[in-house]
Amino acid sequence: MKSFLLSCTCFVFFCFSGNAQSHTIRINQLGYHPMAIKQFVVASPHTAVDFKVVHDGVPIYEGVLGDVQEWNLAGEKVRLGEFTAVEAEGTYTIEIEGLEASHPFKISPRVYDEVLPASVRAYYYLRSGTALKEEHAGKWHRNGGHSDLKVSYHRSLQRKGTIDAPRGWYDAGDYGKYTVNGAFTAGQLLMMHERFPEVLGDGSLGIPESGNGISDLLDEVKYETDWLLTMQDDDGGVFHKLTCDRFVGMVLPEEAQCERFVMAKGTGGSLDFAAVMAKVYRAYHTIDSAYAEQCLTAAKKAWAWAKTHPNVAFKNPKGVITGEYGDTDFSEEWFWAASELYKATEEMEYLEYIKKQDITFEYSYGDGWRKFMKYLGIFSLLSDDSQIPESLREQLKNGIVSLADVLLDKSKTLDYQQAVDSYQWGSNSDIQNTAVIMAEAYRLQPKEAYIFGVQSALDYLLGKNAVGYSFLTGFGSKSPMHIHHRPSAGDGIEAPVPGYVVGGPNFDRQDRNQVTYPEGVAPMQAWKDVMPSFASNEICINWNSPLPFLIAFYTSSLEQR
Ligand code: 9MR
Repeated sequence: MKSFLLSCTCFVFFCFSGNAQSHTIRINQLGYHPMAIKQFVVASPHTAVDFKVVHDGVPIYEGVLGDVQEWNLAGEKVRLGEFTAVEAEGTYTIEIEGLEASHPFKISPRVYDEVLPASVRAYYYLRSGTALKEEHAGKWHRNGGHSDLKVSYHRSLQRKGTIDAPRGWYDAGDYGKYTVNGAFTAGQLLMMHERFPEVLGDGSLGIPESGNGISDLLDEVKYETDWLLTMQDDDGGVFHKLTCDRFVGMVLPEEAQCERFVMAKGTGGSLDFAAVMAKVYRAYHTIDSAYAEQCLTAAKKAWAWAKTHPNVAFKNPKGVITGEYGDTDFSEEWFWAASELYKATEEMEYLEYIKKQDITFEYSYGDGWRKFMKYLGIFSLLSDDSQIPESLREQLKNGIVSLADVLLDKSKTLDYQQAVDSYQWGSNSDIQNTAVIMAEAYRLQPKEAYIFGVQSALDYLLGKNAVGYSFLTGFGSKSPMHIHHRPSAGDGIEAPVPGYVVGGPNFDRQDRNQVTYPEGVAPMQAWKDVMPSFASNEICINWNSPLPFLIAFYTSSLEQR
């Protein structure tokens, strides 16, 4: 009789489970800082309402789940549970009668210690034009590919000659190098360095430059900015990308053979370049003044080029289908470049430009690489040492704080307590970038709720989400194994390269020709751990770049309260 009842329970559970691939108790699979607000979600709940927090087989805390809620974005009925009162360090599970126990998780102040460096080491694994040695890359060591020396101009440019454009990171699961996204990503990582210069210091990443006396974060970013510098033409304009015409098969860099070209210059890429080079100048002027000056000169030249070419939108030439990173409205890029150039030089031209702008504060979902850079500019202007008029500082500060409040309010009513109501390509970067706004708002107005807004985003990324996976490769009990990433697919190693945030749920499902999504899938469940899913399970440099900043912010502000 007992076993009959048991099988009935299982039958009922599976029938009502929203997503067969997911675990029912959704929790941050790494765990929680002792001072965290500790919540979990039970999806497809049955009648049980009591839960236990169990340590070494012994229940140490008992609680009652909240009422059933119906979540439409997640496509689930859920109950929430909370055990914030449990603060003792240790490894725990959540247990609910009739359900499989949760994944084990830790309570510890060190819970993010490994994730933070891993999220930046991930860039090392994307280095183009160099072999990754075993001493740095472990089992993911590999030969180099794509030296990118003597690269021809694309036939669409009708220009003879070649350029040398070595170094730089591969953009994503593909082997292209794109100026817009490279500059944006390096900019976001440099912001991390500006806010937390002590974190990720020399030797923290175990990369070839470790031990040179310079922050490993800066060393890694320089691998990208060295490449970006090579993409500037003599007239100051910056070539938009270096890719093949088409994508190659899912193979390692050394096997990925197709001719690579440098493609046209554009206003957007040139302004992003100007912005990030001005940022590099600031990061490097006390470390390597010659490099810093080279970057600032390059930034000014790119700005000057954009002024004489204010509307050059890049479009993939005929026959080219690699990423476009296209844009036609460059207002965000102008703002970012002007802000960084002003911060670097304090020259009035840039401030005058900024003062003339009608600055609006809203969050646009999707395509952060063209919609979020204005905020990077605002954050730079709002740094304590910026020389900006008090009225501008007040305007920017009030704008960021009210936007953070709007996002925080949104997150209180939206599924999985996220400030995201539109799940698009790279939704995991929207989860993070909305949290970046809250983190910066905290600096301006230290309201505790912002810290927990950031935590909520981290919890989501690490497993408290509608598919029950940690979205970070190599971290958590259940994380993506089949990412759309050529080295991971082609290296014959079961585990993917670690430290990557996958794109995440994408309701547009641009890959639905090759990936089967369940009929009527909900937006937050439109994700599949299958290699062909380029629209939900790819990795990309700009989806990792908010993560180290968020972790550094979260752990330091929680502890300094
Ligand atoms: O992240 C980009 C996303 O915002 C766009 O909607 C999408 C289609 O243009 O492209 C994404 O970027 C891809 C780039 O074009 C090529 N390398 C892989 C990137 C991640 O999928």
